[in-house]
Amino acid sequence: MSNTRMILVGGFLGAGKTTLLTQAAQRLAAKGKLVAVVANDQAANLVDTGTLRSAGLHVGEVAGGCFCCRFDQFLDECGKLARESKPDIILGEPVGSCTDISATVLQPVKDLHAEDYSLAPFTVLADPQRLREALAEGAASNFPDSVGYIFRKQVEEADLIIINKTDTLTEAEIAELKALVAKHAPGTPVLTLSALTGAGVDAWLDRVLSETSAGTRITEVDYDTYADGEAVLGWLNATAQLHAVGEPDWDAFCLSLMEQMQGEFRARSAEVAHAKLLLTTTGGRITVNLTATAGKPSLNGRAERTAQDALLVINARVRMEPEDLRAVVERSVQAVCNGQVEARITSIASFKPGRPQPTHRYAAVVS
Ligand SMILES: Nc1nc2c(ncn2[C@@H]2O[C@H](COP(=O)(O)OP(=O)(O)OP(=O)(O)O)[C@@H](O)[C@H]2O)c(=O)[nH]1
Ligand SMILES: [Mg+2]
Repeated sequence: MSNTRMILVGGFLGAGKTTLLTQAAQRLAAKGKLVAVVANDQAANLVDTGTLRSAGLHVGEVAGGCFCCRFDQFLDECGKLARESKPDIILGEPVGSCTDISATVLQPVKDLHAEDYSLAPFTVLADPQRLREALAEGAASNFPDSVGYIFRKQVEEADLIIINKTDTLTEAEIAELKALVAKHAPGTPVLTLSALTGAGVDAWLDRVLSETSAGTRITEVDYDTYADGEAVLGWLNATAQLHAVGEPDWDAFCLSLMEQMQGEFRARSAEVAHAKLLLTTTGGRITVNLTATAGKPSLNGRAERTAQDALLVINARVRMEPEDLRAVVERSVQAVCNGQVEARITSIASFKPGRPQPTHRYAAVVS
């Protein structure tokens, strides 16, 4: 097997990892590079896998736990992609509530798989609002500090930090956020970009394709606090088969469903880390994302009005008990169907992630 470039992009839930990887993969493909992507989640039925596949990408997934706790499965999946599509580059997105990736994934890849993979600098992507909440002194957050702890550890272990979503920021805000990052992670390079518009993506790609030092930092991580932070969120993955009784308006359906769920989260003061929907028909695809309870759902894509059947995937990570989250989702689906659409939920799993138990944990940086 030839040596494949491996570019991993971490960062908290909703930071824009999948959006960036999609942009990156399409730009690399346009330059004639063969690219494969590995998605990751605590459970099966991933919106991200569907989103990446519908962008025409070759996607593998590790869907029963994070790359750190399923390290061998992660490497198996990379090996499978390498054999099947012989990519020049493998892009990977670890679970957004994970940290300590340097000690548990980057060092073992360098130590045990250097012949097969050359790692790019580990990029950690940050959403501006969450960055402020986690790093600014006295900033309010709707998450407890154990979640802020995970966020700060993600920033500390990065080789390269990206402040994403610059299309939503003024120059003054960008300067303020850069100063916050520089104070918290002195010496770590910081880039700014918009994964959505693509501004700044080429500059980041140039860097991760040319630089060779990866996993340069290992931070101390208190696994009790880390586990508490992960257990704050209820996690839900569901799929449903939909059939429209009359002419469907799938855009309106998806948006109403997200708004219905958002109303229930708001009524319970339950903070959303990331709730996402993916609806696919034979000729189309719609995604709706919500990355904060007070945020605005964003809809992308389209589906034909002639397509009466659709498959819906729902992934939600919200600060509430898993059984309550499940009840909210089931109730919301019923409410928006309202006689116009028949929905059959074909799978639904809701849970809290268990304590992280990485396969490997290196105490020192592998040179
Ligand atoms: N305005 C703006 N929105 C963005 C940008 N990048 C991503 N988003 C939006 O942020 C939301 C979350 O993006 P994702 O790419 O799914 O985030 P993620 O980090 O993969 O999230 P998880 O997989 O849940 O960890 C989506 O609605 C994206 O459209 C950006 O540069 N600007
Ligand atoms: Mg993602």
